[in-house]
Amino acid sequence: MAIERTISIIKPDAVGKDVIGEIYSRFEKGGLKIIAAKMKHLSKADAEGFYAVHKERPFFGDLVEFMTSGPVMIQVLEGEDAVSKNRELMGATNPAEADAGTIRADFAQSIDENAVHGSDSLENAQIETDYFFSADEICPRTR
Ligand code: RTP
Ligand code: MG
Repeated sequence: MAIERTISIIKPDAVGKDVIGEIYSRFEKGGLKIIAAKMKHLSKADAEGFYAVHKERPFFGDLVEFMTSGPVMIQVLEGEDAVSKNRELMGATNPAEADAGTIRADFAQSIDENAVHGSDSLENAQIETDYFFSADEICPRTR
């Protein structure tokens, strides 16, 4: 077990449903501390850059359109095994396959509008953190 940091994004569908607080509560109860946060309405270029790894996939255009359809809430989470812990709390990409009690099972409606993003590796967590936050926006606990 190691203390890690990961990126979480509450996507436009979940922000629009006013469940930011309920999702934050799951992070906090799950041992993940919010050490940076910002709300942002992503531009097309922001979303295309963020999901560049998927640019050849058939769903890329729809994904970019969805991610720019309203504001998102972006946070850095810190805790034991934060990358895998966050993905455990999120549940499977397709909410129809997500375990009961996960964020996607409870708040997502489809594979295209699935409530949250989480970094899929420690390496990508660092890349995604640098994509959205400057060093002085990250605020580890002092007490
Ligand atoms: P995310 O990156 O958003 O955390 O989701 P993920 O790791 O669980 O899934 P990923 O494979 O990285 O896909 C990114 C997003 O693209 C949409 N997607 N649609 N229609 C499809 O087959 C399909 N596959 C993926 C999803 O919205 C997914 O979250
Ligand atoms: Mg992914």
